[in-house]
Amino acid sequence: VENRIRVNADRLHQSLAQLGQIGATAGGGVTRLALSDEDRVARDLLAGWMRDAGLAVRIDDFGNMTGRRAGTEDRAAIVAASHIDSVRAGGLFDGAYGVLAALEVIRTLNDQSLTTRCPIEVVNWTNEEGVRFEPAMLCSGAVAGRFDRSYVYDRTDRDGVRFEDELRRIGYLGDAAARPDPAAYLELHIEQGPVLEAEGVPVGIVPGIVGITWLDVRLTGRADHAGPSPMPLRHDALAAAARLITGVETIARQTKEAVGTVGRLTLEPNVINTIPGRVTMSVDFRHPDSATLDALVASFGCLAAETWASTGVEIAIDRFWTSDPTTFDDDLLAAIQSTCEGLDLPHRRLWSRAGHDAKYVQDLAPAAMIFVRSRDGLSHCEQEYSTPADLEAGANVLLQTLLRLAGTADPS
Ligand code: HGY
Ligand code: MN
Ligand code: MN
Repeated sequence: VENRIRVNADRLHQSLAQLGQIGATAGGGVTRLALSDEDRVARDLLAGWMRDAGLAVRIDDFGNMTGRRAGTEDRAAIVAASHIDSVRAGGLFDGAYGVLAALEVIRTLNDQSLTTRCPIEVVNWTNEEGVRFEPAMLCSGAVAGRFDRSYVYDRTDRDGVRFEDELRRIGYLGDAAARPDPAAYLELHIEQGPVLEAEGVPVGIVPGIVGITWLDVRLTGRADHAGPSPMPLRHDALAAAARLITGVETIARQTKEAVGTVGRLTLEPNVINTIPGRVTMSVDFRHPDSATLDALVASFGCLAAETWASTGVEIAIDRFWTSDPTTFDDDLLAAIQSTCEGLDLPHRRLWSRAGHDAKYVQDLAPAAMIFVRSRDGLSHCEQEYSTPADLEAGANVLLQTLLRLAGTADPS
């Protein structure tokens, strides 16, 4: 009888719309950066919804929020999670969908007065995006032991504000004893790419995540007057950076399956009649294979050395974060597949080229992900969209897979 249970789609869409009002941008997206006031308001709303759904809410020392629904057995929970922080001018669904679909599952189990054997927990991971406080997946990584607490607490944003101070300021600095400790983990997320749409398939089963590496590059030239300074004598930090930026594009395009992006750039003094003396820029390389990822970084390093030699602009590269390619748990993937078949939902397997907290949770417990189709494959932009029908389908896959994993209490 349980496998005929379905989520309340209207309630899910209403919750998504209501959360989407917090940090809403004029173009129909959200800016809800980690530990910002918008993040605090969203967290307070989520905590209220969790409590309304009868969940026991706890906050850990990284601000990760967990809502626990007891099972008939008191043991480690099956966790369904994602994140509610966003990039700048991001979409309504990245992260928020997975958290609110997990909450909708809880609400549905309550409606059905259904108790599972295994407890179920809903988690909101702090700072998945790594936009305000680099790197990404910082707090699931910390719980998995990939980052020391002191490293996390000392991360600063572009204004030099510390992570720990912001976490305390918004009132979400909790306790290490409250950290998630999953028995198994599912993350429902929008695909953020074009594959499912191209194949006309609503649901993706995600066997793994590609490797990701982030570089911080600092170029130090010489600020000087834009007029009297002869071209041969210049050390123009921005002109040198321009070679590196086009180089990232060339390097990535030359390697199959690789992507390369320069997303963040600052220059000083940034005025019309001064030759830029200092530039900082980011580089994001991704590839399914670790050795190839290293080769991309090495090519970039060679280009930087040549550029330094020919321009006299000093170039410092800090490869400060690498997330190795991750493969998820076969049994969980099989459970998702059985659920899709049971729901008669077209589906296919596809690797994630976006990072997710599931990557680090896989260090702690068996983990897997479920995708739903993205319109035009767009994400990290205000145009991010998935249809209500696809969002509903994904939530039902999460519901039925959780029931399969958590087990339903013996009716007697
Ligand atoms: O960067 C990523 O792939 C993720 O959205 N944080
Ligand atoms: Mn995400
Ligand atoms: Mn994202």
